[in-house]
Formats: sequence, structure tokens, C-alpha cells
Amino acid sequence: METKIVFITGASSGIGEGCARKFASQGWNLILNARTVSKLEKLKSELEAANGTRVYILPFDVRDRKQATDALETLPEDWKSIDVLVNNAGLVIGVDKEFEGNLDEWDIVIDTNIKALLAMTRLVVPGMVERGRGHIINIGSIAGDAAYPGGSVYCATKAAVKALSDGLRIDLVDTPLRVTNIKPGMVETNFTVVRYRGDKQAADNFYRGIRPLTGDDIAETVYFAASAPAHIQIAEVLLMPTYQATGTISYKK
Ligand code: 8X3
Repeated sequence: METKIVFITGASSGIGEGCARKFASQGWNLILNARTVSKLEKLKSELEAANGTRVYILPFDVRDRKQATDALETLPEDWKSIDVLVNNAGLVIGVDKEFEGNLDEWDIVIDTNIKALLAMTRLVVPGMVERGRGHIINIGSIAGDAAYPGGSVYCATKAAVKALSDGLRIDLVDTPLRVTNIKPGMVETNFTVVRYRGDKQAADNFYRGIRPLTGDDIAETVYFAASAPAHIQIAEVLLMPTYQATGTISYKK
């Protein structure tokens, strides 16, 4: 059987790294993207040694459309047939009210969570359509289901990920391609440290009293969707820790 290729953005930590580990453990070849080359190199050596799989690292800033386009063009021929695109790169900076936050930070959040996801889709999906094979897995969020305090811009970007996923599924309906929106609730990764602008203490407090999900937990669901039989399209999955009920309601002991 032909080895499949998964392309993961934001693969150097958190959910992206979890996905890299999971797909590698199942024998997939990986194209790993993030900005920090050293982290990707370390992951590549580790995953290749542990799984006998092949890893191609493609460092670029997903927000930079030219870098993204150039990077994709440099892919060697045998790496171009991407089977699964995991649009994972995403972030939030700050927990400010909508009328008080920093517009420059919000540019970064919007550019990464929406525009970069769209650019990657635009770059990778035409090849999938041509080959008649492919799956786009977007990492959305429970935050896309309803706005919550201090999260309005982030929630808006994840609502956009839902709309972009649904729209893409509509646009691809006459093809065998599949589109999945994975919507995690509380996941303990560096994501929360960035949300609190580097305040590790605040991030730790956020999870105190509840067992959050891990990047690996989300990766299991991403892989479940990717490995479902070809006639099954898992359109959306909302997953959260036990003791979390909505984006705002959780029970912390
Ligand atoms: C982030 C998950 O629960 O902080 O996507 O909104 S949550």
C-alpha cells in the first residue's frame, strides 16, 4: 500500500506536534511546518528514528503568503501528493475586552487563524482536486460556537474556521475530498501561555482543578477522522474535558 502524506502546520508544539506523533506512529510520511527550524529538526530525527517514517520539514511563517507559496513550490515531486492537510497553526494573544484590546495583536490572531488557513487551503487543495484524493482537517475550537468574555476576536476567528470548513465542504461536494472541523475545548498546551502573554502562572491557574485535554488527545480525534473509511466524512467534532460543558462553563474542584 502506498504511504500517505500528511501536511501539518504549527507542528512544533501542542496539537500539531501531537498530530505529527500520531500520524508518524501509523506509518504516514509527514511534512511538518512551523517557524522554528530547530524544533522541527528535533522532531524529525525523533519521529524518523522511532517509526521508520519519512519527515520533510518546511519551515515558514504561515502568515507570509509569499513564504508559503515559495515553500510549497520547493516541495520535491515525491512530496507533492499531499493526502491530508491539517490546518492547525493558530493562536490567541490576550484576554481583553473587544473595545480595549491591542489591534496589532488582533491582526496577528486574525492573520494566522483565518487568512493563513485560507492561504494554505488555496495552495494545497487544487492538487488534491486534481488527484481526486484528499482531506482537509481544520483545527477550530469550542470558541467558534459562542463568544465568551475576553475572547471575542479569538471566538470570531474560530467561527470563521467553521464557516470556511462548511463552505469548503460545499465547494468540494462533487469531489471525493473530505473536510473536517475539529473543535477542542480546554487543551493544555503552550497556547494558553501565549493567551496570557507569557504568564505561565496565569496559564497554570486556568487549568487548576480540572484535567484538561492534551495535544495527543486531540491528535487521536484528528487521526480518527483522517483514517475513517473513504465513504465517511466526519464533518465536525466537538470535544472537551469531562467537567467542561461549554466554552464558559466548567467545574473545577
Ligand atoms: C481554545 C479552547 O476552551 O480556551 O480553542 O476556548 S477554549
